[in-house]
Amino acid sequence: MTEKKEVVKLLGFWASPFTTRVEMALKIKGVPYEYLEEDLPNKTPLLLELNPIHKKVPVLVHNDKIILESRVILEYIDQTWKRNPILPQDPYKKATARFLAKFVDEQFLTVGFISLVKAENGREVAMEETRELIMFLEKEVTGKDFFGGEMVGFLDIVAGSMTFCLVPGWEGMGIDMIPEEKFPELNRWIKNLKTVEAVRGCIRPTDKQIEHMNKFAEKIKSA
Ligand SMILES: N[C@@H](CCC(=O)N[C@@H](CS)C(=O)NCC(=O)O)C(=O)O
Repeated sequence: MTEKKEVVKLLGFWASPFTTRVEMALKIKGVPYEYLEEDLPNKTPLLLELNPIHKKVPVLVHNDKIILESRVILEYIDQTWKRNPILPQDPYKKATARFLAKFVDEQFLTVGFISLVKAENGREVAMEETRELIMFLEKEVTGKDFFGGEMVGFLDIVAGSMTFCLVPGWEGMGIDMIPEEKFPELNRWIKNLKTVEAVRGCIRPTDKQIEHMNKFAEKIKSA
């Protein structure tokens, strides 16, 4: 009997951290996939059909199944393709990774970018608030190669994809948000991440990401 070929498709947008993290996970697992780029101002009928609730990317299609929401997709990938585990087995470590990943998603883009862009009377307060958030991650990664320990794990993928989107955004604003002197452990972590091929392959060219984040900032200001 011939084995039925698996269908794995990812609908995404190149500059989206939520998309790049799914790509990272698929690459870490060695799962071949077809990538379908979305033009977000002109969403395809396929995206609207597959994600009618949020109409957002990423969307993962696995055979006849549709999986939505990037962190949910990461968990699905981890449970479906067991090699190179992403989430820790230990219940407490798993709970911590999921909690901090949720914290990153809920706070970093809003406090660390949208509030910063909107700050009218100087950016100092928003920068201070952002660095307070970043300090939680600095403490968490202290003494470890990755949040996941010796290997890239769930929180590395979530926080890493966010970092590779926000750092160019800050660069575009002339801000060094994660200076080496203040955040030595996170700077070491970023360097470690870049040594991992599956991660490196998902980092977009800095100039393109800066250009995109500048446009995003303009959109926020004019909203
Ligand atoms: N919570 C979602 C966020 C996804 C998201 O915000 N995607 C953006 C691109 S970065 C999007 O598709 N935006 C289209 C829109 O808002 O119309 C996830 O984790 O997947």
